[in-house]
Amino acid sequence: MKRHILTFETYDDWDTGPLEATYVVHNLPHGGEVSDLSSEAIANIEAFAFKGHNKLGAETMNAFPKLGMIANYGVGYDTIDVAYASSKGIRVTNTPDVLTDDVADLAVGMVIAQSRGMVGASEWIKSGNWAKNGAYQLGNKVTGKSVGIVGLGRIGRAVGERLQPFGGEIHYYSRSAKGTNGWTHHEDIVEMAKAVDILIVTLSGGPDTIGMVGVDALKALGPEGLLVNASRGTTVDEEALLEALETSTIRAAALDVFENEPNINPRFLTLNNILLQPHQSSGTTETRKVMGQLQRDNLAAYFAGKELLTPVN
Ligand code: 8YV
Repeated sequence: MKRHILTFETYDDWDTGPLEATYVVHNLPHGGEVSDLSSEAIANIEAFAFKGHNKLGAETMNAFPKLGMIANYGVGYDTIDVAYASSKGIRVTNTPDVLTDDVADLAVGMVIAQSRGMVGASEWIKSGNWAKNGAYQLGNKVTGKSVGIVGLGRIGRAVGERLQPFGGEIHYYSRSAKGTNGWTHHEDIVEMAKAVDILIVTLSGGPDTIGMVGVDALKALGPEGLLVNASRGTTVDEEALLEALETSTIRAAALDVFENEPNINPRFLTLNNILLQPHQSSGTTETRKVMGQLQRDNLAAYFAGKELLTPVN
């Protein structure tokens, strides 16, 4: 007999096929409410294949009497109330490691694209400006620039490893010093920001990291500084960042994450010293397929009573 699960948001065919072959799949589309589901579905659902960045707290968990498992599609689980899930004996899993390369690739891509003005330069050609008005404005060099990585987890380390061959110093902020290839440890983000040209945020989300990059760090980064955020919108004080960009307290920013996704603060849209990405750092076909497989493997392990592959609690 097929067990019942609830998927959130939209899944690709390569995920829905295997999920539907194994389970009775109910879905809560973007903006959907639990009350849209039939009472029979609510009574039968035993696990969530969770996706997206909406809050998943006590109210939703309590609505499903048989819920025992939340398999998150993503490494970050800051929107899931894991403490509450644990208190109810609900297991939570995520998808670490499989997306590290993609997130690091995008972070480094944002450094280069923003420093060299690649998006604006492409527009310059498409709009006929190259032929009409000549060369595009000059960019900023990347090779040799010193980089500060805020949070040296798996992704932060992968970013540092990619940027090391560019020849600049690598600095990192973390609570304790870690084994690195000659990188400089800082216990204070503001101190680190003073020492570097480019600040790249790769912290985990959640209550402990809210606003960790704030007004002082942005001032310390200074008018030639570039801020890149590939973590969560909450880790950077967004008001302070907007102000810093509007007043050229820093030179530029490149962001894949925002406080209020996808309805981001409209002040971002009028700035010309920003590169915007729609939270797509793990968004490659190759990686999304592996993330979906890991999510399904965790679900299968749960239903088989086996050890979970990548447990959070
Ligand atoms: C999203 C992410 O999960 O892994 C994370 O923490 O933020 C992303 O990979 C993905 O965009 C699906 O929502």
